[in-house]
Amino acid sequence: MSEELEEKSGADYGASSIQVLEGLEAVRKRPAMYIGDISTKGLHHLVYEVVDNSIDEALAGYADHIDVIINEDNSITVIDNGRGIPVDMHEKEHKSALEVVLTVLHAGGKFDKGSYKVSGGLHGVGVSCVNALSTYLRAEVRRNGKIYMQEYSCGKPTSELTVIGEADSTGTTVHFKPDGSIFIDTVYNYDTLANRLRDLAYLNAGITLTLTDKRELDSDGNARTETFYSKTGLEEFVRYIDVSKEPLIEHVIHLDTERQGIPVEVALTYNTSFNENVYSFVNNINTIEGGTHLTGFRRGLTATLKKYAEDNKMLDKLAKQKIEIDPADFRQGLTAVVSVKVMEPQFEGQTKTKLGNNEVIGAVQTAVSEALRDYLEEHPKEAKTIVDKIILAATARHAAYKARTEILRKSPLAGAGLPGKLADCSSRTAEDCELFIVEGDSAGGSAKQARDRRFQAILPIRGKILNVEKAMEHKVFENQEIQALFRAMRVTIGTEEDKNEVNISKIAYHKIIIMTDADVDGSHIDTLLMTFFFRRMRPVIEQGYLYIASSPLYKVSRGKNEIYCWDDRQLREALEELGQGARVQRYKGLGEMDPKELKETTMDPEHRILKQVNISDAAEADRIFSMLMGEDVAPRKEFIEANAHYANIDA
Ligand code: 0RA
Repeated sequence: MSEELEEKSGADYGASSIQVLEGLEAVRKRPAMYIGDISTKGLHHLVYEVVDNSIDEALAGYADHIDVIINEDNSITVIDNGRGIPVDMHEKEHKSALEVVLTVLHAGGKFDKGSYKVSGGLHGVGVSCVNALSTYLRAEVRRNGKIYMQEYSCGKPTSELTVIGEADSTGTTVHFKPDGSIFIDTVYNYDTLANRLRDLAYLNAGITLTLTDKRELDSDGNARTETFYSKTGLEEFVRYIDVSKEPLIEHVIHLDTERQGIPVEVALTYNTSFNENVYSFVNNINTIEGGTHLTGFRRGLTATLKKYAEDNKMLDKLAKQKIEIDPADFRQGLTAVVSVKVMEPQFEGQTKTKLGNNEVIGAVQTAVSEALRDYLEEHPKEAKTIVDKIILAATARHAAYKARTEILRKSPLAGAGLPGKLADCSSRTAEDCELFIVEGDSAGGSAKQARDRRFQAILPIRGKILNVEKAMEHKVFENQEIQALFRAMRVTIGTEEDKNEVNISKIAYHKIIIMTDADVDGSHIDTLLMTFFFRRMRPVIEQGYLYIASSPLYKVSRGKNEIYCWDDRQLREALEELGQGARVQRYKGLGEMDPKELKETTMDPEHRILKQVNISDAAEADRIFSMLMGEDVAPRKEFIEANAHYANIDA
């Protein structure tokens, strides 16, 4: 133990605790190894870690209520009504069980051998990590008719375990303040936590979770609060995801069973769209990269539907056209959630979110096959509707294949020219290059004059681009503006029949900047373009290449003084600053700015404000995209604020 450590330790603890302190000191030295990273992601992970312990207590049948509070100072309180963390003395460690749970890595489940801990954060590190990474942690346990309390700092106890009162219920309260010297950012995002708690409520039917944000009170002095509860679990999850989609069948097919000792829960339905939306979870962790449970699901779905269609002679039409049915055809318009609980999950893949356990394939496949077979037999009308859609998908896939071949053939990478209206930049170093996508030829003209041609390229697009949410795939790739986007960016697309993977390895710009008027039409175009990128060029968003430019709404001038304003608050301030006689110019569109103004405010990296688009929650973004791309344009603004998480990067 280092001297520094000794000094910091508040109490004189025995030899065994030194080991423990070193354990947690390792967490503080290399936090990313334990919680993934030290960005906002890791910060939020601390909450998930504590909540997961309460979820385990609930899954064991002892708790049904979990409250999460974001306090004014961005500290977090998690309260559950479980049994309470045990407080009796732990023989070997010479300290209370509570202290062991809070100071020994991976100690969480050790006391409860019989139970099986399936929940637990992605890294399964335990509450002790949260303790190590918090400047302050206070644990309160209601148990044996008493309230016990102990406080910690950076993982070390600063008080003895003390009885502070009497309790007429049981449960655990953990209050912690993340260490600002470890995390890059210590501000919690309400929506991020809300999305996770909502998922947990759907994934664990019957548990009530609440989220309360005490940082901003409404005019009545009330904190923002939301309750998440699901009675039917994944069935409601699927209905939630599809809330603004048109259902193809009225039912959600729902199964909740156990195969080979593996709890399997699946819900699925079809909507009239052409997109597949399948989300999978293992032990409540979103397995973004899929894995064996997803393989089992797909195999069960495909085999059962295919057999039903064949047995009922429904595929003859396709055979006549010599179109072979493909597994992807069974998934157009499919929305599903697959959730399994695995005792010893093996996670693989880049982000360790791909399930590797082979025994899970068969378990999910059998469960899905049986439930789906029964459904089809009992609902012949719906069965025919689904099979008809699969046949349509196969036919459309054939047409889309031809359209994608066109995209590839017309690519500059294949020797074809660049789109005529692209004003390219001279640099060929993609890292430095920027592509501005601008609406209309007149704005395009201003942008061309305002740009730095060495690294800024301009692509004007005409009017509102195709709504890819509603169009069939081949229509998307046949669209002239969309073809121009692919060609300008030097992005291509696979032409294998069953794949539509975009290839951005030769992309010519590492900043793709959507620049539209700061009005309703402009933000509609922003949304259409973001939908396009989300649906058809998602890697561009995932790589962090997509941005939205923000142009000012006003210019306030008086004499030689000029102040640009991006919102009404700035306008008020500018009017105050420049005083009587100040003149306000309101920009109705980019076209009203002269090239110098456009450059100064919106395009020049030294002065502009760019908002980076990144999808932190694909499920939520997807739901919102469908909602926005429906008839209702109003929630667009909400989307922009809540779902594409923006960061000011220049400015
Ligand atoms: C260890 C053993 C038992 C419960 C818990 C831990 C426990 C941990 C947390 C963390 C947050 N809430 C929690 N609730 C319970 C079993 C206790 C027993 O056998 O009575």
